[in-house]
Amino acid sequence: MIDLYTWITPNGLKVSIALEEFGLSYRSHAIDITKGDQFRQDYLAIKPGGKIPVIVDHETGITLAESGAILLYLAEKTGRFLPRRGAARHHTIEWLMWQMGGFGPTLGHAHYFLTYNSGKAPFAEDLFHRDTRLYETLNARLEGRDYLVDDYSIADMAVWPWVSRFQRHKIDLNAFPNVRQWYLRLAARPQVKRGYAIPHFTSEIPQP
Ligand SMILES: N[C@@H](CCC(=O)N[C@@H](CS)C(=O)NCC(=O)O)C(=O)O
Repeated sequence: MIDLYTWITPNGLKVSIALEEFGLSYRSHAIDITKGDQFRQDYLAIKPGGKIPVIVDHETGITLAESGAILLYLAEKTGRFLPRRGAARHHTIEWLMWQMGGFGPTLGHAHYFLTYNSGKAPFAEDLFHRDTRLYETLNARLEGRDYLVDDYSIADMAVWPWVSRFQRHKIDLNAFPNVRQWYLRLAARPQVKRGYAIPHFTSEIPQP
């Protein structure tokens, strides 16, 4: 059994979607970061610094934070969604790192300035809106491909929840047809739909 501490953010959704895809037994615990739950003493004892997501795997005794590390852990635990060797393994990790180091943090800032603090910092809005060119990178990668690497993998699971916030990035997904098709392909998966509703249902998956 795995305990998942999470909230309805892209980093949290990555892990709930992955747990659904891997078919692992888990219990989700809502850490409402808008109300400060991440700073409760009982949660800080699990995750110093107070960030979500975190998993506690009672089978192995491992407590793990950092969504990218969690996806790698789950893939190695189950032997699924990450090729064991060869170029496809390295490319899967490459795209996972692309999300962790670039796409996610950049779009997180885009949410902050473009949607939640619109009009307050025009320079930052301009900067992060221009940086949404990362969608162009993604669109180019998906040209002629169904998934980021050969088969559906943890790289897709990492990137998809960030794209699901396309409206907050002021992005018209129709301008990126390869991303749009890939996004809808994943959105149709029952596992993605279930993971999207963890720790609780907020809305249907946004449609472009
Ligand atoms: N690099 C971390 C980022 C974790 C993170 O920033 N989590 C955010 C929500 S997506 C959080 O817990 N924010 C609450 C806070 O900063 O107080 C990961 O990928 O897991």
